[in-house]
Amino acid sequence: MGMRIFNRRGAEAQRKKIHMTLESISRRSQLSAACRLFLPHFPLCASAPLRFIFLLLLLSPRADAYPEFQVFIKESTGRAVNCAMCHAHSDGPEGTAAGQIGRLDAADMDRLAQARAALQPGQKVDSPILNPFGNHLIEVLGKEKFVELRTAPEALAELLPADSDLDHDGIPDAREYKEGTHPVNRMDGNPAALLLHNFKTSATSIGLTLAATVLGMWGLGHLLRGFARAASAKEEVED
Ligand SMILES: [Ca+2]
Repeated sequence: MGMRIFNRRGAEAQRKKIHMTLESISRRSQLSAACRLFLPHFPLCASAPLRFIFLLLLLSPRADAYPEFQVFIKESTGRAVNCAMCHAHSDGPEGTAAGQIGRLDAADMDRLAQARAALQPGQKVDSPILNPFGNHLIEVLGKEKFVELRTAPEALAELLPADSDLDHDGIPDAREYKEGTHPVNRMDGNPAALLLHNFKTSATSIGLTLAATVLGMWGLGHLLRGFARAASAKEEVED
């Protein structure tokens, strides 16, 4: 028993270590990207206050955001998706608007910490900075695997459940990811697939409407013919 507890604690410590490493890699890569973007302009920040603000921006901690998936979608579909595909806010997790890090209260921060600790698949995830698709990804894949997929974003769709359709528009999440449409917006999807789905789900009401229309037209025609016969009979009597 003692050995089992020891092994479990060891595994947990190993998971935490991996998580911290992944977080560190993520922040370092984001900082590196920021440096590549802004450093060429650093000499232009002549005044001391501007340089201070510049360095503050560079060194401020950033929340996780993985643009590799957006880049893959844009390159493979030509559709420019924003952070709203996975995040609660279309500008991503950083900021002070609803659904961003700066707006989170203590309870939200707890949910965020739990979501970030979901390294393995199968755990319930309810991150306040992710939308249902983002949370679904971490639940299905685990954060460890999801971060790993940054180097192979094309493989993501194959790992999603084929029958999952979060917005119930008839197009599976995996297909929406590959086609660059929004997995939690039932108005966004392949037009032909949406039309077919809408036709299938509305087939009964469409059939009833058609039947009512045909019966109504038949009844109206019958009524008009009756009026015509009555008028004709009246004319014969008067003659
Ligand atoms: Ca869908």
